[in-house]
Amino acid sequence: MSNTIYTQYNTLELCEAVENIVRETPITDMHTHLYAPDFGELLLFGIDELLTYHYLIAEFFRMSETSYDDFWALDKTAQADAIWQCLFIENSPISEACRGVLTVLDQLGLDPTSRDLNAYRAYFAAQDPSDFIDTVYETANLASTVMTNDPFDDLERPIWESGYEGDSRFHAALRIDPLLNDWTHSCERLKGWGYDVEPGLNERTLAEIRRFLDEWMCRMNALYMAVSLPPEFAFPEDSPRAKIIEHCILPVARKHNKPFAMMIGVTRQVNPRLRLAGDSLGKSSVAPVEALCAKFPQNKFMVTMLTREDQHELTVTTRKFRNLLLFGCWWFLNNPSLIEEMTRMRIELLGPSIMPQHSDARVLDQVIYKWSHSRHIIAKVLCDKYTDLVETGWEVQHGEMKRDIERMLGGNFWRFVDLELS
Ligand code: HDL
Ligand code: ZN
Repeated sequence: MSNTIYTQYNTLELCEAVENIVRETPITDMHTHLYAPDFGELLLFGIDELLTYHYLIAEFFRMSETSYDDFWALDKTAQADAIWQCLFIENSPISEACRGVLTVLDQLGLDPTSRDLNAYRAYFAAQDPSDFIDTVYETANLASTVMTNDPFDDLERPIWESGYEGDSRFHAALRIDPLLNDWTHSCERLKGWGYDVEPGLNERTLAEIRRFLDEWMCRMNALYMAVSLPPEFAFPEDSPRAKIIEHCILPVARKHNKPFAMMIGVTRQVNPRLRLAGDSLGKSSVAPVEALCAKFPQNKFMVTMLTREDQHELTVTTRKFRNLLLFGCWWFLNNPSLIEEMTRMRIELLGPSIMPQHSDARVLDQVIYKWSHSRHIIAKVLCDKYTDLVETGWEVQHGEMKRDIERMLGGNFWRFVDLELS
């Protein structure tokens, strides 16, 4: 395979090479909800966590007559039993989230045909969390993942404050939704932590918010700051959110030369009775992304948007700004049909300068299916794109494809994190 040349006359060999490279390239998973073992109960893994993933809970309530209250009164094992019976036995598990559970079982060497939940439970119960992380990373071929780390989370904050020293398999991202989306309540919490802040966002308060952000960026050695934003997100805007972004988030991001990640289009808790499964989406505007990238050329922005309808405009906007990194097929877009459509469009408009995917995994084992399924689709799209390329007469070297694919599966993210904007 050394440095084979691919032309229009050996495209079958080209596509086989693309599939091998995509499969064999270790991935940096740039947005997850996973945790290192030191975070204790926050690290989720195993069949009961897989089955009670909020994606499956939403699907369960559509096909079961169980009442919300009756379901939530069950313990996790009983919830998993109910979901398994409803979505896998009484109905075929053809949704992406259900299929994913079976991909995990299959790739961990368990037998999906047995349909024996207790046998699966026994396997996971026998796993040591830290060793199992290595097993899962090896199965999914992950180099590392980026966590979502929230200093406003009362379970997580004490772990950082007690001197958590890190785990090379997990990087940190400073998530600050409460600060930007609920300033009134967050102001009280910062005050309780000793920051001299008041609701009115005067200069002293803005300085203290910068101190808070700076301290957590250092404590976490965070690769980026991140926030999820509603469809109505606007910038510029006369609002606490816009003021904190301009006068706190962006200056601290510049000081650390780290990106600010905006995840736009989520409408929280449209059905609170679904709890974590109760969030939805809305068509958003790309205008604030354009305004921020244009006004702050010294800042780096990572953006993903939640509706299919926003993808083309966001992709074109990404063409306009070198300080903007487009990433992932987020949440309700993380399905084969949409991953393929988005990846084709993005490569046609942006070439190999994108980060096509992140897993968003909440349960450790999910990275196995989320990446197995996405690798298959990314390889399929790249096979077509490199075939289109060689049909122009251009020759592609194996090493050049490997270079491109390594960038799209991690290198572009790391380059952007370290990028110095002149
Ligand atoms: O806000 C986010 O980061 C989202 O990814 C939510 O956590 C969502 O619940 C999720 O897990 N999506 O996959
Ligand atoms: Zn997420």
